Amino acid sequence: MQAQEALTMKTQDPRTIYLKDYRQPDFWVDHLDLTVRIFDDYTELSSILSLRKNSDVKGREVVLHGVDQDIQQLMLDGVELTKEHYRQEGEVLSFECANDKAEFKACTRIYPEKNTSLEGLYQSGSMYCTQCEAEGFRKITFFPDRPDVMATFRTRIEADKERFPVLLSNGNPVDKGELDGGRHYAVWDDPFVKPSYLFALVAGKLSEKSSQFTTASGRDVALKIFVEPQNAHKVDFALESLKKSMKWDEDVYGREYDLDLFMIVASDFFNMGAMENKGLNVFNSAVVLATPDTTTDDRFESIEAIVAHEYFHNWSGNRVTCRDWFQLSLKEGFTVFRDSEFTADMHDRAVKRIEDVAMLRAAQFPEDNGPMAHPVRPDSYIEINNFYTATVYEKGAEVVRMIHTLLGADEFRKGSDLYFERFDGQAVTTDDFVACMEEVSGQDLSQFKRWYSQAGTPRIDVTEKWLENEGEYQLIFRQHCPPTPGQTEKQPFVIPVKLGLLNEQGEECQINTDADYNAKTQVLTLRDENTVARFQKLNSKPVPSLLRDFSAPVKLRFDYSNEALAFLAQNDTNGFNRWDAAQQLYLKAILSMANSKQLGKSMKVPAAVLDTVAAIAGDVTLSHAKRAAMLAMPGYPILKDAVDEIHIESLIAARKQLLSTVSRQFRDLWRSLTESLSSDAAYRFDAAESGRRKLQGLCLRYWLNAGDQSAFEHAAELYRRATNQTDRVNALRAILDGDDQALQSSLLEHFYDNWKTDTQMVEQWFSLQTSGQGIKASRVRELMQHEAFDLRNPNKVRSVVLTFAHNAQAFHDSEGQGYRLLAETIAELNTLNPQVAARMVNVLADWKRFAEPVRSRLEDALKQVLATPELSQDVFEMAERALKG
Ligand code: B3K
Ligand code: ZN
Repeated sequence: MQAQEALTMKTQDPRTIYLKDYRQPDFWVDHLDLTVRIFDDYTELSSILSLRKNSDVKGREVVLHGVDQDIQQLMLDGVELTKEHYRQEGEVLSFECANDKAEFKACTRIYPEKNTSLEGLYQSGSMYCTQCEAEGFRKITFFPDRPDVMATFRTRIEADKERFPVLLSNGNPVDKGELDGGRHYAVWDDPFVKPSYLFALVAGKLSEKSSQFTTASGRDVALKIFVEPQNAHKVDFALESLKKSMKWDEDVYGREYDLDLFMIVASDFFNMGAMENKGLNVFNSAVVLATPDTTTDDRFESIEAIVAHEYFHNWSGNRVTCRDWFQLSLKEGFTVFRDSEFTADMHDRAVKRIEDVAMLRAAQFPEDNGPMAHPVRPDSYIEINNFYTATVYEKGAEVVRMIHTLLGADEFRKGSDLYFERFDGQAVTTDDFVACMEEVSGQDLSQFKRWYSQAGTPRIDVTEKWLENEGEYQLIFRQHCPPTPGQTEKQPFVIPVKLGLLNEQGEECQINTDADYNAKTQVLTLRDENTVARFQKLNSKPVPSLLRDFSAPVKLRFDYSNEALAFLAQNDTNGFNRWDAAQQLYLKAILSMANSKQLGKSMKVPAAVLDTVAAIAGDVTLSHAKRAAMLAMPGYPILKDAVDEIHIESLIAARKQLLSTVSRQFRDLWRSLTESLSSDAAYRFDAAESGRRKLQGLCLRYWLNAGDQSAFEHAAELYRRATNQTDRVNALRAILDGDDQALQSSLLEHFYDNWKTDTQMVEQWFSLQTSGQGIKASRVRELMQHEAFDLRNPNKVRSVVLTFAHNAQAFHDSEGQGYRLLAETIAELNTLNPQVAARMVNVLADWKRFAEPVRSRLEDALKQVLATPELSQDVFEMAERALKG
């Protein structure tokens, strides 16, 4: 079947899949013997499935999935299956099978060189690679492409030796040799059962770098990274990150790697970050290739985290996998929690928590607060690829973190041990995970599980009462969760609220309470809609420090005065809450300034904000990284999420005004900080050095924003002298925010001329421009015509179009030009790469929350998307959900 036909069929029949309909298959597959013969214009597949009747169910129907398969021959136990023996409907091919054990063989052809969806087997530059999660294996061969069918795989790859000297698949290499006509073969055997979504195959002319890791039990594991030859110098950091991850998982979870070989491949064409295929992780080049000269500190950190994340999946995802795709957070939430703890252990725990929470608030809270809201364990979907969301990943990780908080580290470890031991080699559910945690701790988590089934971010309104004569302080908590699509009524959540009380000197008060409060962990657990916590024996009215370390993914509101927030920002003993108090203070200021702007009044920055900025900037007891985090103003996703109706111009004006006041007021401070933070030392990526560079970059931006000519000169000099990418990007960002267009053009030109052969640098060159304040939709269109742009390459699309769409100031500043550009790009990508196209619809999802005229313009853009001919089910589902609101 041709690709076009398949797409059309999918949209005409966008079928909803429900969790409640889950049934085990009638047949399991014990083993798959796969032969893949790569030729120039097509690839030939021959697969042999060892079928075994599932004795727990009655039926006898073998249900296989296959998309875009050119069928040559199908056989069951040596007898050809002709059309009258099987049914084929959409992606499903099915037939009755009378025997309890049977062998099904399929000979098919596929066309990887025409596969622009980057799902299944496809061409990426000069190599071939695969992406099977969630349902890509069906684009390779016929198989029950569902995660609960777990089989051992043996894969033989044949290809031209000159074009594809390296042939890789999962497991261990067991055979290789020469074939006629300049061809060769390799055979791979994976002894661990796995679902089809973990299958991988790579063929190409790749350079290899090896290293080695000895496990705790003394087994030697070979580590290999394969990249296209021009990237051979960019692999060391990923290799080191991998070793750190392997060691950490042994130390913290007692989990060793299980095969003798672990491989990573870098691919330039990749729909997302990376993929945890058993023994053969495939990475987007952008999140694995690194050198100081081409990679920023932030990117180094995310590369380390993603290498760890994919490695950790070997246990949380591969050895124990998901029963069905509704359980996606079982592996993703848990693994994000694991990688986040890893980064916290490797660098600075409080800073990592701040980064995670900032990201949750910017990406997940808005999702929960709009038409895309869905539970961590969704009840239904049309296209599963649309559910790789911040809710499933990041909120899912917060849910696991809350279990960790409620049980404590020791019990949590016992629970995870039990989980891995009991379910090794199985496909299970989030309920199974929670049951292990209940079993080891004796805690009843049935109410807690509402976090998996109820969507929406709970609000907690907290008020206080001070009974002076009794020396009693009361905190009154009221929780409620707003309705979300399909869920109008919500039951109360179990919410761990870590808290402390501070006296006027900023010291912790002794806590005496009969509330459900754990003195050791400082956690008060809320279970009901209303909770009153009484704190006794206090000498004076305390200041509460609430939701420390962001102990639950909620929106907590307490009516702090500006002065109280300034006090907490400077005195709280909890590092996270110092940051959070500063953020709340800035947020309040921007919102009230935006309000003034709308009422036509003048905007004034409150004194408490300026005092706090000065105090933090000069607080040498804080690390550079913390100071940088505390001096950064909340971004647009946070501002938009905080208002009932978005008046985007007022928000932009208010934020600009705040930045400009802070910049001008402390111009000399920013200058002296920028200068004193400069360093000529050789580049090191560690918490101290990256913190220094972060603060330096921020101070430079403020200084430059104050309009000081010497700041431009300093930035240009920093750019010219930079020996690492962080300094270079810090300088460029600052300059691009300013209005010296001649300088901007000359540096951008210089950057491109210097780095045009380096793919990662070109991607950054694009996104530096599209994230700049002054960029116009027309310029984005020009960039889309640039020789380095390629609509088929998701990294290029993201760095040009998506970065622009997330640049609120620029995206909303063009009478809908930006919206039209986005809608047109989605429509064009709809046929080429439905997955990437669908993700872009998210940008338009909050249209209903905007004030006119933006609202109607965004709505028009969405309608324009929905009117696209031959709409893929991916885009259809997203646009339809967004429009319904
Ligand atoms: N499991 C993959 C994501 C696959 C996305 C498919 N649309 C990467 C990860 O989360 O580790
Ligand atoms: Zn993952």
